[in-house]
Amino acid sequence: MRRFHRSLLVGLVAVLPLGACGKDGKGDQGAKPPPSSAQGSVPLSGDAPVDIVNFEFKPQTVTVKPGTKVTLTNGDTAIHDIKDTSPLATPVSTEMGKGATFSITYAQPGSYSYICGIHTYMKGSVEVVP
Ligand SMILES: [Cu+2]
Repeated sequence: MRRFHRSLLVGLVAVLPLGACGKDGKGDQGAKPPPSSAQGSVPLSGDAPVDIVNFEFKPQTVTVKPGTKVTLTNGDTAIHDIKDTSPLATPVSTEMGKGATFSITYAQPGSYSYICGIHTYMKGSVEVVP
């Protein structure tokens, strides 16, 4: 008789945790935050502005549709220029003072990079997606 009671008790205890295990957060793990609405993450069409501020291109990467004209505007008092380091090899801009602009139109999908030819650590890129 004692044996029977004991195994019954063990059986009950074993069942309880199983029943409580209903929600096993599958799908919670590895969930990535949604793409931010930060500038540059959404394809643009038409004209895409890029500002030069404090020796940085902002946004540093722009994602655009083919045919988009990317216009860079120098917001610094320092002189910058735009040197296209992509296969497009657009001729280097003139030295741009504050408020000066320079545009490159990107016709074909691909990844394109440019730098400031004066401050070569200043890098920007344009992602052209169909
Ligand atoms: Cu510069």
